[in-house]
Amino acid sequence: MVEGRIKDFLKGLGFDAVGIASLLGFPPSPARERLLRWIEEGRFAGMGWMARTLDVRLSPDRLLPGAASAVIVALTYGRRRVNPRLKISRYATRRDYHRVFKKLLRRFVRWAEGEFGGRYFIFSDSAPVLERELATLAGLGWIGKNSMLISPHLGPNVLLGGVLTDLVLVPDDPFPYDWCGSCDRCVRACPTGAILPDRTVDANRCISYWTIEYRGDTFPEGVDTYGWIFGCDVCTDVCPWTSKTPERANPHLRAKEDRFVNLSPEDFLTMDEDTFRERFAGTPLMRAGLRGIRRNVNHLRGRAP
Ligand code: B12
Ligand code: SF4
Ligand code: SF4
Repeated sequence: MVEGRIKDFLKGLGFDAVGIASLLGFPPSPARERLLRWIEEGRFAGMGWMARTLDVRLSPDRLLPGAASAVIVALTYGRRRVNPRLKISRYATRRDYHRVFKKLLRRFVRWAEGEFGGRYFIFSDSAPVLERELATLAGLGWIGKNSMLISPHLGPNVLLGGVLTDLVLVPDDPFPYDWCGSCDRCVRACPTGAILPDRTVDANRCISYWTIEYRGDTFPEGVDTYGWIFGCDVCTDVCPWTSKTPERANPHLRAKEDRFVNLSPEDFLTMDEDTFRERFAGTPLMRAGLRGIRRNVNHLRGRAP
């Protein structure tokens, strides 16, 4: 069976979870409406590309003509906090997942082309694809109130990637449960009230947006990052399903974690660009760059950059 061989191959590459979704009628209308509302209400903050790429997000065949299926994979970044003095989100102290997924998925595509033919388009936070919606359709988990895809086996601390293909594959069953139940810990714990009732997040209020994606030199009046200098883990840390997440990240994501040990936020203020690059190349910190991280640290200290 093609589907079984695909899953075995991807598990053999080391992915923690694998599932297949059909692109027929994708995205289903509730997801479509949720995304349209999110855009209309300006929840994307300064990420104008989220609005500009809306059409592509709603039609995966714009990325791969004839796309019929999506194979979705996940890697866990683990529960371990390398340096509790540094409020840098856990995933960012691992290897840059964009690169890791790409490398592994390229190997998959080479193998699949040889075995089954077909065309493939690789993504992991690198193209306008509704990754969480595809992951829940592929049976990997449910969308929690914190808007994270939560795996019943790995919790919310997973990163996603996958391939679109024109192969018509038998899909997995969509994940059938909502195992948030009456819990609302994340909604209550989010320091900025960014989590909306429809399980989406208002980026205008999300610390992760301000500390990673925002490009200005200083923050507008009223922005509080609550001590975070890159990303934010509050809504995943408080989630009871995080107890399912293994302590250590998937081996593919394990970086030289010692580079984060014995580091204080102030060290970023004195570090030069070369040292920063040497030390953090290949980690997600490069997205904000030294300039962005310095701005975040300065903001905490109430100093101008
Ligand atoms: C833009 C973006 C952000 C923005 C906006 C966040 C947001 N929640 O929208 C900012 C910068 C704030 C951000 C922050 C983070 N991000 Co981000 N981000 C993205 C990105 C590029 C697009 C997300 C998007 O389209 N948002 C718009 C909303 C409307 O779409 P959505 O959240 O996907 O929700 C859809 C479905 O989930 C579904 N849905 C929503 N509710 C419900 C309810 C039900 C019942 C059902 C069935 C479906 C459903 O409908 C929605 C619309 O179709 C994705 C990568 C990608 N291409 O998908 C990564 C991604 C979502 N981010 C990721 C991560 C890890 C984070 C952070 C944890 C990083 C950190 N530690 O700081 C935080 C978490 C914040 C949070 N609670 O979501 C991972 C999430 C993995 C996971 N397990 O879910 C992704 C998938 C990247 C990846 N490849 O792994 N992110
Ligand atoms: S990442 Fe932080 S600020 Fe953003 S929704 Fe989660 S708890 Fe709130
Ligand atoms: S904290 Fe509770 S409500 Fe929030 S995502 Fe986790 S289980 Fe769901």
